[in-house]
Amino acid sequence: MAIYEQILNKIKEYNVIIIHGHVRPDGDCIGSQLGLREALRLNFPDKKVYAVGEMSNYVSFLGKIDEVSDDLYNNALAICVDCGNSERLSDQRFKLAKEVIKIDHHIPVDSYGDLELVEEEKPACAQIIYEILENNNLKINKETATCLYTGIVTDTGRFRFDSVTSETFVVAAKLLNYGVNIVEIDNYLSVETLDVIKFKGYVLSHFKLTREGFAYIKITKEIVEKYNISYEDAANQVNLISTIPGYPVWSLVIEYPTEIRIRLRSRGPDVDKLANLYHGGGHAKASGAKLSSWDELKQFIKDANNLVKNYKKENLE
Ligand SMILES: [Mn+2]
Repeated sequence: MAIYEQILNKIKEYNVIIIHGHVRPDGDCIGSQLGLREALRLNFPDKKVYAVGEMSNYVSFLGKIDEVSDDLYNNALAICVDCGNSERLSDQRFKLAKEVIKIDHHIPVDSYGDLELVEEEKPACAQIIYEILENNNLKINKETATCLYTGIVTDTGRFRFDSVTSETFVVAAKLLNYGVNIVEIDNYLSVETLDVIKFKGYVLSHFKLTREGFAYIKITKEIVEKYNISYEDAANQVNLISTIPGYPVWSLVIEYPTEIRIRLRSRGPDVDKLANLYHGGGHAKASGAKLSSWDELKQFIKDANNLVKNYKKENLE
């Protein structure tokens, strides 16, 4: 039986379906969660369908996250989207569910689903959600389409990443037919507060470059507080240093109240293995990792330098 049909059959089996995403959710995560919730409510009005976990402010125009009690999980199906490792799932109560479906496009770290649809080559989990709906001939409305389109737009850097294929545009085109307002979505996603704009100025005047070709910016929690922005808004500025010729790998290293996290990006060598060395992972060209202290940054820079050096040697750059 095709995977799409298997997923539909599981959905049909359960009266309670709870959709989980990952911690510090991005547009693709929230778009996938809320888009799937809306579609399941539309197609199965008798089922109770919820989306739980953290929310992100910048995509709050897509809808709200639900609060559910523990006992709801007793006979529930949990559908986990956009998350390659179970540890990273927001709201660990997915473990209480009777069965778990994993739908994702990250390099798998662990296999936590009873049923799994993982397509690493897909640029957004929201695209996979669309394909599940389409292949099962499920109804789609404007709300679902808006969520899924937002997921695709955000995870592809507005259709600029190399994971984008003609298929991605075909899916986007079909979503537009449901009434998606691309200008409105772009306006929501483009909002920037004055504080964020000032913080960007800080990043652009303080980033560091290594001789080998690694660019990075170090953000302490004092800086985040000084600029009066959220940690998420600060971390999202990683691509401000993405365009410098000769620096194919770059990072934003940021001190959260309880841990130091790295956003690691590349347009050259794959960086997911490097992220694995520092308690992280993700995509080949976009990964996340952690440092146990600022002292560890030196070693991380060394490792990043070696990665870039070897890449340049192999590619005669
Ligand atoms: Mn994603």
